[in-house]
Amino acid sequence: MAFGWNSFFEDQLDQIEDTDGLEVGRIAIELRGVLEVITEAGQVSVRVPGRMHHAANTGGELPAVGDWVLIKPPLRDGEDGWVEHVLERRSKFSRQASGNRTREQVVAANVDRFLVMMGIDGDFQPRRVERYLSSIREGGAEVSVLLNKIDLTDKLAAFEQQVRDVAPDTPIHLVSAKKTKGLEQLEPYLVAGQTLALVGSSGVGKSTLLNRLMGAETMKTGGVRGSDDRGKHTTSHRQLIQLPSGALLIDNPGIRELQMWQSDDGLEETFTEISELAKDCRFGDCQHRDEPGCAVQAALAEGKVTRARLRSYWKLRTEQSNQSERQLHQQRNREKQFTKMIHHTVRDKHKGRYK
Ligand SMILES: Nc1nc2c(ncn2[C@@H]2O[C@H](COP(=O)(O)OP(=O)(O)OP(=O)(O)O)[C@@H](O)[C@H]2O)c(=O)[nH]1
Ligand SMILES: [Mg+2]
Ligand SMILES: [Zn+2]
Repeated sequence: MAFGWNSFFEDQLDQIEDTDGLEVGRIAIELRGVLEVITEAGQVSVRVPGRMHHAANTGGELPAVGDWVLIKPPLRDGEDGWVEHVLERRSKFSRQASGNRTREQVVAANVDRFLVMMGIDGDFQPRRVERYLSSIREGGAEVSVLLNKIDLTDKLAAFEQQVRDVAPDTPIHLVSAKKTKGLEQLEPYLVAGQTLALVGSSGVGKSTLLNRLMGAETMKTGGVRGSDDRGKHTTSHRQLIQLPSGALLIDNPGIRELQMWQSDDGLEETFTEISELAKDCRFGDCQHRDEPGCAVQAALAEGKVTRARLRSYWKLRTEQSNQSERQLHQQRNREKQFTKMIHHTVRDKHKGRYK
C-alpha cells in the first residue's frame, strides 16, 4: 500500500479486534458527505455512519481528507460503503468551522508538511501567515511558506523581508507557479510517501502549483477575484493526489478566514522570539503589556521586537483563550446532556436505525 502508508498505521491494525471483511484506505476526496477512499483495489465511495457522528465530541474526530480508515466496501455496484474505523492521526490541522457553533473542522489529516501559500498581489497579507503557522504547528505538522507570483514584482526583497518578519524560523520559498520559477526548491519535499498540503486564500495559485508539480492540468485553475465576489472558489473541495515522485499532495479550497481552533504551543513556536524573552519576565503569567520587569517590553523599547509583532501576538493569544473558554463551556454542556443522549441512542437502536 503506497499513498503514505507506513508502520505508524500498520501497527494500529494489530490493535483492532475484528478486521474481517474490512479494507484499508486513505481518504482522498470529501464531497458533500461522501468520501472517496483509495484502497489497494481502487477508489471506493463511502459514508460516515450515524453512530460516528453521534460519538463525535467536537467534530474533529470525524474522518477527514488524509485520514487512514478501515472501510466496509459496498455490497453492490452503485452503492456506497461505510467507514468503520479511523486510524490514529500523526498530525492534523484544525480550524474553527465557519458558523457560530464551537466546532472543529479538520482541514487535513496526516500531513507531513503544509505549504502556506501567499501571492504577491492583492492577497499579500503577512499577518495572516502567523495565524496559519500557529494552527499548523499546534497540530504537529511541519510548515513552509511559499511566496508565489514573484513574476509580478521587481521589489522582491521588500516582500520577502515582510514575510521573514512574521516567520523568522520557517523556510520561505519564492516561486512563480505559473512561470515555473523556483520550483526546484520544493524537490526535497517531494519524497515518495511524504504528504504535503497546500493552504492559503483563494486565487493564490495552489492548484496552478499542483498542476506544475503533476506535469499535467489535473486541477482547474481560475482567475483572481475582486473583493466583490470573494465567496467564489475555483477549487471547491479538498483532494489528495499522488505526484509522479510518489509524494502525496492535498489541494484545498481557498480559506477565507482562518479562525483558530487551538494553538497554545503553536503560538509559542510561531512567536519564538517573544517566548524566548518571556522566560526572563518577572512574572510567569506576564502578558507583556505593562507589568514590571517585563523582558518583552524592554526588548520593544530597544527596538529588538516590533510593536506590530507584539500586537499580533496579543491578538492571537486573546482569540486563543476565548476559543478555549468556548470549548470548555461546550464540553460541560455535553457532559450534562450525556445521559439524555444515551437515552436517545438506545431508543434509535430499537427503531432499527442502526445496522
Ligand atoms: N502572475 C502569476 N499568476 C499566477 C501564478 N500562479 C498562479 N497564478 C494565477 O492565479 C490565478 C489563480 O490560480 P489558482 O491556481 O486557481 O488559485 P487557487 O489558490 O487554487 O484558488 P482556489 O482554488 O480558489 O483556492 C490563476 O489565474 C493563475 O493563472 C504566478 O506565479 N504568477
Ligand atoms: Mg484551487
Ligand atoms: Zn513580559
